[in-house]
Amino acid sequence: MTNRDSKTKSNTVGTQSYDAVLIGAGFAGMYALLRLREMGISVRLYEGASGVGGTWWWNRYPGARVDFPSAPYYSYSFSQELLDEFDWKERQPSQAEVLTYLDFVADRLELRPDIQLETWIESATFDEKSSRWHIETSRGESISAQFLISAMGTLSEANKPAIPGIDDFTGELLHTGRWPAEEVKFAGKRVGVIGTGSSGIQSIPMIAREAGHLSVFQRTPQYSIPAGNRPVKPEELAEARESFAQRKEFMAVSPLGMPYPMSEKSALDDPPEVRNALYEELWQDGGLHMLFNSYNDLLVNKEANDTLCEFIRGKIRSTVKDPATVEKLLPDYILATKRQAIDDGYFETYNRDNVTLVDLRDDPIERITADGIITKSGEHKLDMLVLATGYDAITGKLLRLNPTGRDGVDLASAWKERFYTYLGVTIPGFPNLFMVHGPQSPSVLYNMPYGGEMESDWIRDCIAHVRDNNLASIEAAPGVEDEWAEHVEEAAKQTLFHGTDSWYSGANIEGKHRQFIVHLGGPEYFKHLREIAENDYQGFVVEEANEAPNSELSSAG
Ligand code: NA7
Repeated sequence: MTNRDSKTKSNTVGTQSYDAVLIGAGFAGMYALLRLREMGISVRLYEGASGVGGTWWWNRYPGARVDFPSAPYYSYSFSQELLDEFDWKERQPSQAEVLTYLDFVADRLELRPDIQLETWIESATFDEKSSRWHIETSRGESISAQFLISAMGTLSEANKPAIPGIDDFTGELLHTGRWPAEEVKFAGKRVGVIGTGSSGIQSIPMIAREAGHLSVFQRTPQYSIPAGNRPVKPEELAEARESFAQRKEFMAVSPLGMPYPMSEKSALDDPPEVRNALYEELWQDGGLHMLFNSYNDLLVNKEANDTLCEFIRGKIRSTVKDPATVEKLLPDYILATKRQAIDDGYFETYNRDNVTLVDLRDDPIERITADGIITKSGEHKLDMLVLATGYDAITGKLLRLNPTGRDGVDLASAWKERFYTYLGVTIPGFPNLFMVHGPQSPSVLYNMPYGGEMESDWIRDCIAHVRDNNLASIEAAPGVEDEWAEHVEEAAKQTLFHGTDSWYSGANIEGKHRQFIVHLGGPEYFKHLREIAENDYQGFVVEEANEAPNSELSSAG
């Protein structure tokens, strides 16, 4: 376990100066803080919330749980001690349990002295003369740092839809991604939920149990799989602790960084009765691994995908009693090309007397009023409205910060036509700026804590390279972004993801570029990252520390 050896510099008067500034105290930011601190450089992490946890701080909505992969593998993988000392309680840990874990980690690794809470980074500008970032915070602080690292999260910029009248609502208005820390009471109330993605599907059964009446406003029906949540058995935890090293080796070669073996068989190799028996067994066990432990081609072959779609539609038909409601709930997109949801009694909820499903495809919202929602067919009076409407995913928070890079070009201008990066970790024109889980990295389609560790390690090594070689800055060379974009696109084209509108491709936000921004290479991606570093940071250019300002950039690789 590490000792705290940070050399944080902080002036209370004027500009504070650090070697590195990190934004965001979730899984990735806390890990990056640990690694940067170990280098002996001065580093400070800023977090807008009043506690650590990132996504797990904000997403306190009822039913919020880990979906992928579950305990004890949705956790840090770098430390046997952390695994040994934290007793995971549930297979799909609740938001509260994950937050307890992250609080435990922050204490155990003594991270808190270098984390400043309740502080939003409001602006970040690269100063070409000093090759440093100038940063302003919501507390009026002025900070100078050589390196700026975003660990702001992929699902952190909540999407409040532009539905006419949304600001007229006078009841309680909540967003699942900005849930209050205080208890929210639904008892006896007329509650509306807009959205049936993962957050809606997790919260709807919980809200229905308490509310007087629940109206669900659904735009796209989903294929949800039972979570199969249950307590983690002591022997499972013991086994995970004993097999820690082997399990890590296994995760390193798994396409999604998962601890489970992937099937090597096509869904079309089995006759329907054998296939359905396997689906039934995995359905009863529950969990997202149904998609990967069953067959190897569900995400690449439409015919194979259809077999599981039909199986789940069958489950919906046999679970939901009212035939008209069944029709509204039957999904018809390509399974798993939207974020695959897992649930605890979601479809059963529609058998309750106090739940109404409004199908927005037939009965669209016309406007929201002071006390309800008017759809084409009539009015739904509400005391409370829950927006489970998702996020401006992956790029939203970066664009809200809108850092200004070289030549005074800000990120919004740079990304005006399309999102581009180099390796998903850096952006040409933005020297010494790094992103963990940035666009065009594996981020949300990989084991995120594990992927975040590997990306942070790479960033640490790159920073060490700059410092060891007495460089002022490093940045992606102009033009490398095109090659990287092709690489990302090529990987996506091998799959079925292109066939569906989703937040993976920006379709959920009006005006957002329609571009698939997740790298689907998994282990290949991380191998590529390592090779770039081993190859003297191929594709990057550097500036010597003693060069005159604005001098010609020299090639790093
Ligand atoms: P998602 O997956 O983006 O789901 C958002 C839901 O809200 C989805 O059903 C949307 O329908 C719906 N939506 C969005 N805007 C509207 C409007 N204007 N009108 C009606 N319905 C709308 O977000 P989640 O929070 O559920 O999940 C995100 C991640 O968080 C997930 O991966 C988990 O890990 C946790 P659509 O499908 O676009 O038709």
